[in-house]
Amino acid sequence: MAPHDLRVGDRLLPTSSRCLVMGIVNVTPDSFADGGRHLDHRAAVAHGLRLAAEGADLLDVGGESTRPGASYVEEAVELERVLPVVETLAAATEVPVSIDTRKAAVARAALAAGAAVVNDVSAGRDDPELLGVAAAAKAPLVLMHMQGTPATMQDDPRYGDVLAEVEAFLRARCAAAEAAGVAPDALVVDPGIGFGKRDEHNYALLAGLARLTRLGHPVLVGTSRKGFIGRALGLPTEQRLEGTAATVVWAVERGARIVRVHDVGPMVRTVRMTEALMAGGRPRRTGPAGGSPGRSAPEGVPW
Ligand code: PMM
Repeated sequence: MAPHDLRVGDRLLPTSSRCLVMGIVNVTPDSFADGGRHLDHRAAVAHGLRLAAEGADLLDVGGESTRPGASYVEEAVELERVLPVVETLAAATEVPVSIDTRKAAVARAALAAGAAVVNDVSAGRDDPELLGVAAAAKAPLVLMHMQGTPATMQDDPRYGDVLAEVEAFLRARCAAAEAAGVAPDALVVDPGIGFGKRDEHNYALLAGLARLTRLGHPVLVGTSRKGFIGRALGLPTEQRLEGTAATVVWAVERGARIVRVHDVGPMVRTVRMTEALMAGGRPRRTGPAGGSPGRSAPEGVPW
């Protein structure tokens, strides 16, 4: 079953026909991947605009690190980090801005400041009001699976059948979101790679990703520079580009319709090439959104 498109205002993000690339704009002092280099608002905005120019379909702005062991961030601190960035980015680019938060108040303020999508790694469990906030704004809502909380999730994650449990969790959270008024075609589901999972769980979820597409919603996958790639390759975060690309190829081939990544330019090319292989080299018709995607190369080039 093809997943639905996502409506953002008067535009449609074409998740029924291709995989979108969501660029990560972390505005935190302790984000594991960028070490807080974007704490300065202006730097974060410049980074977001660079990702937009590289072909991002979405820009995901977050002010709370959710890396393993990260501690709780006060609402006022999170608001101070993200709001200026959301507001400036939303005014400066056509690329829809997503707010990565677990707090209803932060989601509400970010939507008022121009954000168009809500990405909640707690799937509306930490602050159930967040579901109503997304519903009222008619904003697409990402529901992610996590076992535990960021502070403790990697202590001792256990599952019987990780794929079945994540699928059941996501189904239940979709039902909770719909009960709160979120339209079914606004939902996105995410297995939460690295969130309360051992490597074996991450691999099992990626192997079984196609099963999650049965939920009928676009599947988002966030593997970018994560620890299991580092452990497979024995490399630090800044050297995980190729490892990330391998996971992106894998995820797209198994039905992912949004990949959340740091390295937008390389991953846009990775996604496009994977889709060309999946289409047997035939030029694809693509939807309206996106930077460079879908532009096919000149035909008939002698090879
Ligand atoms: N990963 C991180 C943060 N937010 N949101 C979703 N939906 N899925 C993810 O996998 C995810 C996320 C942690 O990564 P980062 O600190 O590099 O942003």
